[in-house]
Amino acid sequence: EQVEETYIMVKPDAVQRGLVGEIISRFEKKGFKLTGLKLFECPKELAEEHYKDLKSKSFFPKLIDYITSGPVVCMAWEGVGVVASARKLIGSTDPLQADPGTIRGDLAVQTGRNVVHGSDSPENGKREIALWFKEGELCQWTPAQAPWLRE
Ligand code: DAT
Ligand code: MG
Repeated sequence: EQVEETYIMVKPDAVQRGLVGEIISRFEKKGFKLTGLKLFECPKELAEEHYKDLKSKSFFPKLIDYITSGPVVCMAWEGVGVVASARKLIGSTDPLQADPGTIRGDLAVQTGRNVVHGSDSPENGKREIALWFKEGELCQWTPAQAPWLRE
């Protein structure tokens, strides 16, 4: 059982819509460990680096405009299986296809305003956390509830 890290980001639409607490609470209540958290205005170059695999897509310029259109909330979460589990909590890329009960399924209606990001692999989790957080911005700690979450 490998402890993984994932980068979760509340996108600008969700910050503007007052959904920050709602979105953070989904991961918090599930039982994952928060190791990094900040409100942040994303520079264009960072957005482009984060989404570099999508550079050739027609929607890339709009995606960069969207992500840099206002503050985002950057988070690092840790736990066994956190990468795939967070993707399930988030739901499908297109919120109209996302299952009810997921963040996108409950809170969004369009791919271009899909309220939250989550890393798609443990490797990308590490890459993205290193990209969005500086050294000293992450906390290593043991939540008091740890023995009540895993035997
Ligand atoms: P996800 O965010 O579910 O990992 P992705 O990595 O394929 O999805 O794409 C990153 C973001 O780019 C996605 O959250 C919203 C945007 N995007 C993806 N496909 C799109 C499309 N066909 N039209 C417009 N925006 C799109
Ligand atoms: Mg993705």
